Amino acid sequence: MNKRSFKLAGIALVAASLAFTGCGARTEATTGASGAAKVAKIGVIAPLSGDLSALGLGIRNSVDLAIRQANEANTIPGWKLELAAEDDEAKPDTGKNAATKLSSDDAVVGVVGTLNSSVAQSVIPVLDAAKIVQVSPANTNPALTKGADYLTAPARPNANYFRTCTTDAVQGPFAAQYLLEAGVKKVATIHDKKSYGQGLVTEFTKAFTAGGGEVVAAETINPDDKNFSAVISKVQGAAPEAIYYGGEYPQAGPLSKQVKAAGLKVPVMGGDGIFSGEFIKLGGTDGDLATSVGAPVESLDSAKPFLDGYKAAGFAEGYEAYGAYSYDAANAIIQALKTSLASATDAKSAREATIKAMASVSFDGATGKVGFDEFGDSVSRVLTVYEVTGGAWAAKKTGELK
Ligand code: ABU
Repeated sequence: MNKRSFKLAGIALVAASLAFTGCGARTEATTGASGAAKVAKIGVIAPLSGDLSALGLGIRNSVDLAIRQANEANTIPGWKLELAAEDDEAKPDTGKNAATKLSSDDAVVGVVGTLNSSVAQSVIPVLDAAKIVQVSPANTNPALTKGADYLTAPARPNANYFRTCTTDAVQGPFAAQYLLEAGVKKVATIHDKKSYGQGLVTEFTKAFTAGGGEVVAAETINPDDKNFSAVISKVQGAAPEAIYYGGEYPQAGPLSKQVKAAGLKVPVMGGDGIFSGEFIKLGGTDGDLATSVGAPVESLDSAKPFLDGYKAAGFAEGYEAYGAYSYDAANAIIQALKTSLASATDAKSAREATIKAMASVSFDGATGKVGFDEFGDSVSRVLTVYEVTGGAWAAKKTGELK
């Protein structure tokens, strides 16, 4: 089958699926005197436009898929689920407005998002005040679930907030361990001053130095910088064997390109925020490294329904780093809704019960076991190191932090 006919077949499948979903909503999920299924909405707050939209659109599409499949299977009898996606543009203020908008929609019972930890800091309190459960597939800053003193005195700031990904308290040390095992002893760190980038570098630095490594330069950039000549010349003077970057691919790709152009032939390594094909398009080169949450999704039998469903749905954008985690996040909310909506007369009245039900959610998801600890953190702590090899990301090591 050529590419065009494959795409047409995909569109036909989606059309058939949607037609079936529509029928299901009328004939199987019909309840109440009016004869219509009640509507509950699952929101998405993610960057749907701008530099990080590749990741954000993968999140939105994956939640959309989980909702379509739940409607098709009539998972919550009497209820039809709908997607309510809002663009946060990767900006805290825009995210806050999106959260306010979703909170004022009485049909919204849960939200998947955000991508950025910095945006989550603005979104979580708004959704918490409205008693709306939030599940992030991507926020890795440890403070979101355990507070600022997450190591010495962990305290959960918001009972409505959960995540399906692991945190930078695991990701930073996992990267440090990988570099130390590879014989790298001197590293320069650079971060973008945002919650995620700064937190990740802090966690990396603690583990790298504790393991006998030396941070020979510690620099920062501004979040929207594209020219890194000043910081590169400072780093170059310290003769690092690798650069560890805390931030996302829109800066990391050009940074890698400019590092090599300056004659510094060392790998740039980052976290899940750079794990995207976009990093390579923007200048990431062979030998560069990234950690990302979970095992490579294509290698998991558990992810087959997600992968097959995503392909059949014919989404224009890839699922990217957080697709499977977003699918699991949406399905975690749907599992909780099975309990909270069972006796609810309207969606809004089920909000608080959904938060309560989320604590007991446990199922085998696309990424593996999905469930949450007492802080709302994922029970899964698996990570993978990827290396750019022949112009594409290749998995090098998957496991849990030892
Ligand atoms: N976890 C990587 C990118 C998202 C964040 O800010 O946490």
